[in-house]
Amino acid sequence: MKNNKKLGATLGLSAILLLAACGNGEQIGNSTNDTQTISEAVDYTIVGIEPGAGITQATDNMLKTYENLAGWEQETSSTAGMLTQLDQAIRNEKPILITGWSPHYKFTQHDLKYLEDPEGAMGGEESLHTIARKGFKEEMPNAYQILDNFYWEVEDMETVMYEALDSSIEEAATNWVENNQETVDGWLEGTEKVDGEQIEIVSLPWDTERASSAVASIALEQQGYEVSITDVDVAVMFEAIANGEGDVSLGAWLPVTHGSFFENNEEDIEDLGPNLDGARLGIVVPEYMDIDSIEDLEPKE
Ligand code: PBE
Repeated sequence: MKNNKKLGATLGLSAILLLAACGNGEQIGNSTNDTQTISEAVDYTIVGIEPGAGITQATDNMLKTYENLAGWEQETSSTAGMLTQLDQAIRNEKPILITGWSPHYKFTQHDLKYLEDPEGAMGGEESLHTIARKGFKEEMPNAYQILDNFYWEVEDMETVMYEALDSSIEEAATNWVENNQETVDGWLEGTEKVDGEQIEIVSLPWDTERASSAVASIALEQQGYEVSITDVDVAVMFEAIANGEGDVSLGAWLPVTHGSFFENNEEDIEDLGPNLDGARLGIVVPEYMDIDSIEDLEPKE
């Protein structure tokens, strides 16, 4: 890595010499001062989201894992705040590093890339698991069966998330079910109708979980359940399932994102396994940035 850094420095120097030789004072990048590195330009800061998110924790761990990130910080705010900063940076072709995850519509709105993470500090492929309170299976066997059967693909979830940008998650979920009733019938297979039994789905305030909760809720309603969905913090979601205040959640990102929340409550939670595979987290940057790996960043001196 040291050698790489030296090589980087040499290249940087020759670029400056070349620029000086051109003598027209034109800047190479149209945003960053040419003598400035990406690390300097972003002020050794990664733009994060809510402090309570799993990705925020993963990013803090990542900052401790990489020696080249000494002195770096994660600035937390909100998902909306992060997306606004991302939009602004892209409009001005400025460098920015965000904590990013997929599925998410930001990847269709902008050309973005994940930085390589050779230490695997942000995890690899993640699955979204369905978890339930203890006793749920015995008390509500039909609902348990439906939720245990609930599985869909990234493409399905994305269809709901993208359509919701112009309407609402509820409307997009209703349309998805209309167009995919066969899949839903598969989830309902072998279960019996109930008469207005109440189910509490504990969800998270991100589109991934808002989409899966809305679709699961429609499937349950087709079998006669009355469903309520509550969006809470990640920690509260795990606590609510562990202490039985909520029945079920479709939003456990495992093994890394919510790994510690899961382990803390493991004995009081039943894991029904993945409802979606192929999710991911990482440090995300606009494609135009000339950087590929977390290891290419420089420590704050
Ligand atoms: N997320 C989306 C959440 C879970 C859903 C990856 C931003 C997180 O806890 O980090």
